[in-house]
Amino acid sequence: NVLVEDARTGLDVETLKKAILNNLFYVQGKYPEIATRNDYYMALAYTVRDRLLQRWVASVKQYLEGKHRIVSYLSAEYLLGPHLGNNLVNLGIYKEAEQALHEMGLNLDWLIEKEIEPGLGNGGLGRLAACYMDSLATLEVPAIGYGIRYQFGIFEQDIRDGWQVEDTDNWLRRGNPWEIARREISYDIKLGGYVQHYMDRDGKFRTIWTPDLIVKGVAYDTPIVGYKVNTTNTLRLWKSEAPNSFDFQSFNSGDYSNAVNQKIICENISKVLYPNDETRSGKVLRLQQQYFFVSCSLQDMIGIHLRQGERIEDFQTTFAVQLNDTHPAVAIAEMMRLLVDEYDLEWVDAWRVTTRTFAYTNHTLLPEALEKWDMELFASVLPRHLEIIQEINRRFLDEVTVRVYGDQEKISSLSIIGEGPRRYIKMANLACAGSFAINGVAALHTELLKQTVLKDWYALSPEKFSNKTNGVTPRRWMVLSNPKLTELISSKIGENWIKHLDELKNLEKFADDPEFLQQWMDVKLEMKTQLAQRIVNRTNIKVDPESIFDIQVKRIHEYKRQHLNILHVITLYNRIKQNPEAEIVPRTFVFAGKAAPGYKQAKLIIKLINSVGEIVNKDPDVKGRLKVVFYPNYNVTNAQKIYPAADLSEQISTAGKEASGTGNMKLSLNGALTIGTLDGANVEIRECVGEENFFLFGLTAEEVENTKSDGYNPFHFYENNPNLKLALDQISNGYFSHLDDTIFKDLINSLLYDDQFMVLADYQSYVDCQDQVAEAFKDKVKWARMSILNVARMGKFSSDRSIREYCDEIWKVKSVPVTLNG
Ligand code: 26R
Repeated sequence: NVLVEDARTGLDVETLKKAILNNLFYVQGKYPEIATRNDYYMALAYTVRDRLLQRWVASVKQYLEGKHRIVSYLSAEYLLGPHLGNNLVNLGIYKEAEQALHEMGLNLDWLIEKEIEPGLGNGGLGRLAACYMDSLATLEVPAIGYGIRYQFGIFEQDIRDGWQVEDTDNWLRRGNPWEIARREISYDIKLGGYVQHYMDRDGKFRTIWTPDLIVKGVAYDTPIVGYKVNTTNTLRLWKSEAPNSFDFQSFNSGDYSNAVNQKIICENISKVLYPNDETRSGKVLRLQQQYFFVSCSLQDMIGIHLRQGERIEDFQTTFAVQLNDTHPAVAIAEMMRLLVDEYDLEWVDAWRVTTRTFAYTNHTLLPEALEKWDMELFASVLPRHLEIIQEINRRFLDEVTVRVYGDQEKISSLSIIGEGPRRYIKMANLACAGSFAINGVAALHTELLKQTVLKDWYALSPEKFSNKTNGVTPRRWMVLSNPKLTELISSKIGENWIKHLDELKNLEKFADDPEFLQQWMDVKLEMKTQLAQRIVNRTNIKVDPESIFDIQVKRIHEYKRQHLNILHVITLYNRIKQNPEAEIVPRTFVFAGKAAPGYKQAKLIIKLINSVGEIVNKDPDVKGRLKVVFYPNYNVTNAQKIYPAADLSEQISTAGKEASGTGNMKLSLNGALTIGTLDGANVEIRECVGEENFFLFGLTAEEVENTKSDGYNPFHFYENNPNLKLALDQISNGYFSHLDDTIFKDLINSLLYDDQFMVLADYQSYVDCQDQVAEAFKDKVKWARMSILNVARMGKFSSDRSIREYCDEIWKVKSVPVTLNG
C-alpha cells in the first residue's frame, strides 16, 4: 500500500522545508550557503516530484488491478509549459510552498521562473494535448499520453533588426527533474528495407520484413497530476537510440566510424520538432518520427493488454486510441501489421479490432496542411505498411464502389491513394477508413468538414461524425497565471468553479456591484502594469497601462491576418498625422508569435509589424497614444504573463479557416473582450457571452466562399478605399522602412493581386468595428461590466467539458477514483 503524509512526503510547511533542504543536499549535493538559484529550483522540483510519485504509483497500481478501459492519446506534439507552478496548484500546496520558501529567505516566483519549459509543440494542437492531459487526470480518467521526447523543441525566437531569427531550444541542458527514464521499457523499430512473402509448412502465408535500420525507442515518463485528486496519469515520450548491439558489431569488424554514424542516425529520429504549422514539409525524417513513436506506443499498449491476461482480439476493450490529427495516423497500418504479421490474426479479425480502437480528430481545413506522403518516399521508409495500406484500400474501395454505385469521382475522392503525376497516400483518408469516430474541434469547423474536405466520408458514414469543441484548462490558464483574478472570483463564488467552470455563471449577479467592478478594474490594471514592466525590460518600449491593451498572440500565418491588424494601426496613425488633435483612445498593440522558419510571407509580416512600430512609437505627433510591441519568443511561459493583461482579444482569421482557436478562450476567460470574425470557436464564444459583449466584423465563411466563386478582386477595394490605399501605399513606398520600397513588395503584391485570405475585403468592416471598441473603452465601468459578464459566461470552454464529451460519446470510459492508504 502507498503511504502518504509521512516525514518524507507531508504537505505541511514544516515538512516541505525539511524536504527542500534534504533534496538540496542529497540530490544537488549542496548546502544553503553555496546553493545557486537553480540548485534551489531543483531541490523544490524534487520535493514536488516525491509527492507526485506516491500518487502516480497508486494510480498505475489501481489501473492494473481492475478492468478499466484506458484512454491512449497519440500526439506528435505536447506543448506542456513549465511544470513546477502547475504541479503545486494541482497538488493544492502552492501557498504552503510559498510559505516554506519564504521562511527560508527564498521567493517561489523566482524559482518558478528558473524552469525552462518543454516546448514540444508548435501551437494550438500541441497545447490542446497538454490541456487534455490535465483534464483527463482531473476527471480521474485512466489515460496515457504517448509522444516524442524531442531533444530540441520549438525554436527560440529572437528579433534582430525587426526580423525573426531562430535559435535552437536546448531545453534539457540543465536536466529534467520531471521525467523518469524507464530504460527497461524499450522497443525495436524497423525502418526501410524490403518485404518477402512465402508459404510456411502449414500452408499459411508469412511475411518477413527485413529492414535496413533498426532503432530503439526508450520510454521517458512524466507524471500528470489532476487538480486536487490523487489521479496521476503518465505522459510517455519516446527517445530514439541505437540498439545496444549495434556499435559493438561494427566495432568488431573494424569499422568504428560507421558505428558512430549509425548511432547518430538513430538518435536523429527524436532529435528535433518540425517547426511547421499548417504548412506541409513531407520530409523522410518526419515520417520516420511519426512511425517511430506510433510503433513504440502500440507495442507498449499491446504488452499492457496481454499482461492483463487478455486475448489480443479484445485489444479495444483495454484501449481507446485517439489520433491527434493525422500525424499518428500510420498507427492504423501499424496496428494491422502487428496483428496480422506478428500475432497471426486473420485480416478481417485484425481489421475488426483496429476499427474499434481508433478515433480521429481533425484540426485543420487548410488544404496545404492535409498530410500527403509521396508513395515512393513512403515505400522507402515503410515498405510493409505500403502493402498493408494498399490492401486496406482495395477492400475498402470494393465495398465503396457498390455503395456509391460506381461514381468514379466519389471513389477517387475516398481512395487512400491519390493519383497524379506521382502517386501519394492521403493520411486523412487512412484515418477516416480506420476509425470508428471522426470529430472536428468547433461546431462550425465540424460542419465545414462534413460539407467540404470530408463530405464523401460523411455521406458514407454519418454516424461516425461528431463535434467536440475545444477547451482549455482553467488550472493553468486562470489559477496559475492569474492568481489575483482567481482570488477575486473565489471571494464571491467560492472555489468550485475551478473544477466546474459553469459555476462562473454565479458572477453575473455581481456585474453591477460597484465595489466588485472596482476590484475587477484594479486587478486588470495591476496585470497590465506588470506586463508593461516586462515589455520595457524585453523591448525597451514604454507603454501606458491605462491604454487599451489590444492583443494578438498566436502563430504568424496569413490566414490569421496579423497584417489586417497592422493595417488598422497604420490607419489610426494616419488619422493622427492628418489631424494631430484628433481624438484617439490610447492603445498598446501587442503582437507575439513565431513564423515557420521557411514561411517567407509570415516572416515578412513580423518585419512589417516591427517597422510600423519603429515609426509610430517614436513619432512626436503620436504623443505616446499608440504603441506597437512585438513581444519576442511567444511560448507558454510568456503567454501566461500576457493573457491576464489583455483588454481586447484579436481573433480575426478569415472566416472558415481557423478550426477552433484556443487562445480566444484563454483571453476571454481572463477578462478580455473579443474582436473577431465568425470563425472557429468564436462563433460559440459569441453565443455564450452574448452578441452585445462581442465585437463582430467581417465576411462569414459562406460569404468568403461566394466572394471567391464570384471572382474576388482585391484591387477594387484598394482603389475605392482612400484610407486603405494610403496605408498600402505607405508600406510599399518605404514610409516605414527608411524609404526602402522593395522589402514589402511580395506582401503588397499578394494582397493586391491575390489576397487569398480577404484582408482587403474585411478591412473597412474591421476598422469600423475597432472604432466601436474605442468608443466602448471610454466608459471604463461599462467596459468592466462587459468583461465580468464575458467571464461569467465562458464556463463552456473548460477542457473538462471537452474531455467529458470525448469520454461519454467516443471513448466510453468512466472515471476510476484513486485512493491512497495512509
Ligand atoms: C502537416 C504538418 C505540417 C502540420 C499541419 C498542421 C503540422 C501542424 C499543424 C498544426 C495544426 C494541426 C494545428 O495546430 N491546428 C490548430 O489546432 C488547434 C487545436 O484544435 C485549433 O484550435 C486551431 O484552430 C488549429 O489551427
